[in-house]
Amino acid sequence: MNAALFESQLTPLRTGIHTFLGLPLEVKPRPASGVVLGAPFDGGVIHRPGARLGPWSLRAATLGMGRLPMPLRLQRPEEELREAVGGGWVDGGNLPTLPFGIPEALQAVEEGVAAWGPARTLLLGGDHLMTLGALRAQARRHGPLGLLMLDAHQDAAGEGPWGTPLHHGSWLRRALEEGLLEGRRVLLVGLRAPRFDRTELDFLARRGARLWTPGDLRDPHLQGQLLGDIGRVGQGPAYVSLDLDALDPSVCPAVAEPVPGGLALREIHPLLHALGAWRDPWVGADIMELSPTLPGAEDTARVAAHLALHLMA
Ligand SMILES: [Mn+2]
Repeated sequence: MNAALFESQLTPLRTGIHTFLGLPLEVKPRPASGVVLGAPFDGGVIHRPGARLGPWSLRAATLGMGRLPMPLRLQRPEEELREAVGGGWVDGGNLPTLPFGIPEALQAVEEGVAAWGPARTLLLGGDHLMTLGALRAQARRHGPLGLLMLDAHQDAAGEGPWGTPLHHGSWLRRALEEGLLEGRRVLLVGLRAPRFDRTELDFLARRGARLWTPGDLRDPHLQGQLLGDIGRVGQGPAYVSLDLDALDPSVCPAVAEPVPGGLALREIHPLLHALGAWRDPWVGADIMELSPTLPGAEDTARVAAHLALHLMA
């Protein structure tokens, strides 16, 4: 085993301090190919809070995990893999999202992500509203982005009953209205939540977004279309957002709004591996909604950590 990688495993055991995947901790922005940033905020959650503690839980779940997902280990030489997974990446710690104010938290995420530019960013949630802050920073740098979003919900609510357009069920509408995303390069996979309002779906359809339910994903006749849709997302700078509620609650129960009938890991892996065909790698990504205060947190965090590895590979 490579000495530096071994050290990354040994250090957390000796110090009791563990970074994401054992990456070097660098809380001050410096040149890096990628940075992992925690967004410890859940003030945008409507029903079951707890995601503000997600970054700690996600980092702990990577303890001793290694960085080489098996499909890659079989496909590529070892030297190439060290570069592919975590090579040049650092853990930038958590962003200063004070738990009391939504605009301030969004600003902290936006400024934190921007400060690390041009590094690629992997945000650890935190509730899904925090994605909006990262998109603002990345769109300011790269222009309107493509988006692959895995989620049980469409997150495109208007002000509706809550009287605010800023919560974890509304951020996608806001991002489209702000021009951060190119509508025809937005792809939502895993949708199945029984929401109240048809206008959310109509809004997304008008913008050109593609909407996939778990049933669509499993239809063998639609596989070519799915790959086409994923390819279109990556025709320009793109962002990948993973809401853990896209997975079935039997696999990821510790999320704010679990919805039965969700995706299996084996259905998500091919989607993430398909990103390898994009002309350029994603500029930003996130893993959101892990709520360590809810039952099943450790198992949910473990799944999230493995998803991160496939996302980064
Ligand atoms: Mn979501």
